[in-house]
Amino acid sequence: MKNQFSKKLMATEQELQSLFDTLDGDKDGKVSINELFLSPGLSAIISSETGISSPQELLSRYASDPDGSITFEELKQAVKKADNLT
Ligand SMILES: [Ca+2]
Repeated sequence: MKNQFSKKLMATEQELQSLFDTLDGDKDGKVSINELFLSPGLSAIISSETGISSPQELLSRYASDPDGSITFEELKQAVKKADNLT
């Protein structure tokens, strides 16, 4: 019953980078858990692309700094793992 096209939200690396840059409000090159909470709409896109519903879980699974923030490379790994990176 699973329809891979309706369930998945594919992203290119460039789209992901642009999403990441928009989330990174203070432009320190990392997206903090607060920045994720400040942009619920963008966080929802991240959730769809990673298949991980909460920012806390995303960070605890993929960030080298699980209590703080995630880098673009780490986010990319999460999306790649969910098979949503084109
Ligand atoms: Ca930041």
